[in-house]
Amino acid sequence: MDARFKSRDIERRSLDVDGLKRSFLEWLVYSVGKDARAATRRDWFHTVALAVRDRVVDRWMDTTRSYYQEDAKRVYYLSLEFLIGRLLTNSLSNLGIVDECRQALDRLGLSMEDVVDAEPDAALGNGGLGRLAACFLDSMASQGLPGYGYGIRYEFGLFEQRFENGWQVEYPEQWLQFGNPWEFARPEVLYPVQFYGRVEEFRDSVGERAYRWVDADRVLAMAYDTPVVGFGGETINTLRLWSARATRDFNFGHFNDGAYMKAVEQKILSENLSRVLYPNDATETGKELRLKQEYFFTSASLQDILRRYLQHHTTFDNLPNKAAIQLNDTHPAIGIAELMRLLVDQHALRWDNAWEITRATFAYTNHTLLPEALEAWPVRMIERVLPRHMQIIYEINAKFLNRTKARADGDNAKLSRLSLIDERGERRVRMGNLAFLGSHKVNGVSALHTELMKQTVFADFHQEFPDRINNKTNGITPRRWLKQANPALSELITTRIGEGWISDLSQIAALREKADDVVFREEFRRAKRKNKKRLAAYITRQTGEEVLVDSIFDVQVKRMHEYKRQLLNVLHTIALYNEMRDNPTVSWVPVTKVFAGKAAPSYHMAKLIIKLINDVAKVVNHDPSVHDNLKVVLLPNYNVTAAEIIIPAADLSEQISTAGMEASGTGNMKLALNGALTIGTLDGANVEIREHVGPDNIFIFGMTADEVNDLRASGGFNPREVIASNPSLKRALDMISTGAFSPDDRNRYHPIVQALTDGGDHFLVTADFADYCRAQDAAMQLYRDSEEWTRKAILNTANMGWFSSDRTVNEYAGEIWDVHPVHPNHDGEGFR
Ligand code: T68
Repeated sequence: MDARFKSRDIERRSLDVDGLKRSFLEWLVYSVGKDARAATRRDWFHTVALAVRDRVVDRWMDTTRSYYQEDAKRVYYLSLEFLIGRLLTNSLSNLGIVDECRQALDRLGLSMEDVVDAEPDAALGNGGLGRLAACFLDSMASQGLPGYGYGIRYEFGLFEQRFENGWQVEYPEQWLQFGNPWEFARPEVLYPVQFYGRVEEFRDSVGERAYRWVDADRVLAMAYDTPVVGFGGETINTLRLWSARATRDFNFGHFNDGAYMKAVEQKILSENLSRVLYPNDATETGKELRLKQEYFFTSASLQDILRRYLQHHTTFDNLPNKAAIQLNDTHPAIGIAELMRLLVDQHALRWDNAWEITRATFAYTNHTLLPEALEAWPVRMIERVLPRHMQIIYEINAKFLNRTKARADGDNAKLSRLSLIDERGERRVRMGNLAFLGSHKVNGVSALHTELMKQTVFADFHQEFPDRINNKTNGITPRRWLKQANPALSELITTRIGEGWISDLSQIAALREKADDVVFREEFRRAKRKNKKRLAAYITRQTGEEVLVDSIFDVQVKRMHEYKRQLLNVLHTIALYNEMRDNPTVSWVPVTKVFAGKAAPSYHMAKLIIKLINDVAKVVNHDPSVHDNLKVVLLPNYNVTAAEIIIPAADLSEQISTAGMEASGTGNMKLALNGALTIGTLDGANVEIREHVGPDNIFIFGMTADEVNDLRASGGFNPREVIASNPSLKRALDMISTGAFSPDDRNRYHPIVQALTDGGDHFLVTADFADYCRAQDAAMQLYRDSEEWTRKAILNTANMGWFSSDRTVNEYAGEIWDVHPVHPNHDGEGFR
């Protein structure tokens, strides 16, 4: 081998400062094509990312080879969303070379922060569902589980949010504009995906009725692979995202007509499939392009999974022993019909055999009970776009209802609820029912949510299949959400209890005893203060507003949605503002209300709430009579990167959804782990957070899910009466409705006031207001006692170990997937 080549080869893997520095310089010149004088921050980011990627590739191949050689059972996590965020710090940290990289950059006269900040935030998801998928990837790789992510490589991720005149305005987000150094294009990994056309019936070789899907349009799915670096760098898994490519065959009809450009245009248009992420969180669009996206990535993924399986097997009998496919919500649920099609139509399996294999392979996670979020595609649309799948769905349904009819003895109402087809109004396919029926396990994402699944949306199915529903409470990765986002606190923790907590978060319980240690409390406060300073500077940069570092940072960061009740927080803000103005001589605990979150572009009420927060901020922040004791900020463009700055700095975590409506929440876990005290309802995982941190270390208020249910069952309540009996609520609402915050348009907030009054206050904002204010007062009083506050904050951090996504993923692995860790063989290559 050429000596120079060999030395470069070794250099590619060296992890010391000199080796890193040399490969940075080499990459800058030979791959980015710049010299050090001309290089921009972005050039340096690409340089460093490529050099880091080099250090991952051998181990990645070792990992993949080990899975192959052991013919290990793999888990395939199918998700329309992966909310990854930035990867540079994540990769360096999981490889254990953050300091080495910092020093190497330092020697080149560069700041690590500048380089890190040049990376775009990969926002291929809306919110909790997409971020959960990203945390699971990290946890699977960190525990050596053979897990693959499958999704779409959207050219445009979630829109960029800006405020213009206080209103949300959406801009396209172009994360791929300057290239993506983490991904490997795989132009040879290409699968055809069909749409439209018709189904032909014929007789197969043994004279049985069989079907083929003909005259369909074709698109190609091309793979892009991103290595997923597990903690410690032992296991490197794969996230495979599909991009739509036009087929090369031309429509010769058009071609001969001379309409050449028209034929080409059609092909180009087919690439729109992977162009953009739908920005709706918790509502369904019913758009054809969305259905096509769902089928596109699901079909390509299944073809890829079967190809991999067939490398080792000649029949499909072992598929469930070699592949577990997890459906992240119903978005990939069409995969159940697709696997049936592939097995029956393409591989000539008998229906019952194929169905058994399919059900044993799939499992389904439900993330919401909100009726408007449950996918139900019009039968007419599926018939047109996926004609063979519609037949298969009918067949699944007929066989199921026939079997069930015998036992349902005449309960037709129940049968029609169990049906895959909703016959009320325009006929629709209930994707939740399809997912349930086609899976061997179905799970909710918190204990309460899973119970409610059994009682509500899936009550009939639960009766039919009592062992199918199970709970898997969500979790978060401690690597990104504590180690990387909060170096101040994580270094403090490591000095006291060692670094075992990073890969086994249950060890963080060792901090419990430190809550009574005055010195530790002081250091814990210092770390929080450092993070608060960082956030204060960020707030000033983003909004121009100056905030007091020693005020309570009261944080509500999540998508804007009525059920999440940002309005409740706003009403409390206005009430507090009024109290401060009325009592200027009282020594108030200064409060900074921090909001952030995007609204779906077509969700007018959520956008109006954004405008209200900005309008309230304008009035409050410029009123000298509150003496800076109250500030309100709404940070623009909330994303993973912003979350990493905001969450470590929070004192108070707002988790205030109407009980029964938030499936789990995961921001609640991130904030508590970082030492924020929760103010929240008994909803989603808040219930379990209370059990773990202890009822004395959390501020619980409001109606319970049962109480909400009873209230609604009894016909609701009269918000006008509640408002009339609560002067501070009445005053706050009067101010909103008379234009105190919108002098330029006094009627602006009429729809909000209307919803909270004559509209019946569906989300029970007014009903929970008084108790919320009581809990807020308790929090503010406690904050005055900084030792006691810190003690509780430490107990939050110390008691959140169970909420690691490592624990969650292990539960899935043991109780649903039956997959086991594989230890890659790295003998061949010299890497540490
Ligand atoms: C969230 N769901 C839940 N949906 O709201 C949250 N929906 O309680 C839970 O913690 C989280 O899932 C993880 O389980 C979502 O984030 C969506 O983003 C979504 C996107 C498209 C369509 C429907």
